[in-house]
Amino acid sequence: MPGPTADLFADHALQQPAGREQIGEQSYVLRGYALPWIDRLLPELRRVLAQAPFRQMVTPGGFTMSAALSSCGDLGWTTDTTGYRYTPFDPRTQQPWPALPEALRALAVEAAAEAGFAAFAPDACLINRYVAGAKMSLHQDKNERDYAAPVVSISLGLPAIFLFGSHARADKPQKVSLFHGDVVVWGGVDRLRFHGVMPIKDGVHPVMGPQRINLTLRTAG
Ligand SMILES: O=C(O)CCC(=O)C(=O)O
Repeated sequence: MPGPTADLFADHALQQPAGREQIGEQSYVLRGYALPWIDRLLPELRRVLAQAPFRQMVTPGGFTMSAALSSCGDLGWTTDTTGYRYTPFDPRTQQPWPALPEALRALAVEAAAEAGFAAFAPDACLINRYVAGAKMSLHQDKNERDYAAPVVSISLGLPAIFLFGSHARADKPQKVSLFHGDVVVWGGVDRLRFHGVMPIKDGVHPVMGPQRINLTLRTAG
């Protein structure tokens, strides 16, 4: 039976060449777009997570999310039994969320422009950490104040299958493989499409270790 190393190489063999792949009318996967930024991003990400460590959050329905979450930026997304919302303070410490790292903002603004959304001004970045088996159910990003701005989503570490649905939860979503350094941008007519992540396969990424980290930037306030 192949071990985690064999799986890792199998997944990497599937990685797409750099380029822009359209997955919706106003939605794109920018293959490998974040790779040139990784050396600047990782130390900044470590600083953010030292200040606001990952935590397991509970949904209003009482379920513990399998992905661990943190945030940075003027606003951070949180959930508990009372509902989903953005807050200016980390509920664990009552301190402001860590500032949005400049390299992260610049990468997101450039990626948004590459996908046709000029002047993206993110004020919130949700950070999701997936270990093997963790997933994200189909949902819409609806807690932002207006939907004119796109969502910019950066994948790091283990590969994932991203589910990109339509505007109805029941419609079968398309499955999009995402790899370390890929950036997905969706907005405009696609801004409220359902999306999620299938359970992450066991493995060890050469840079990120046994995890996938996703950084999702939005204009929330
Ligand atoms: O991890 C991902 O690729 C998607 C994350 C997501 O759906 C979200 O943060 O709303």
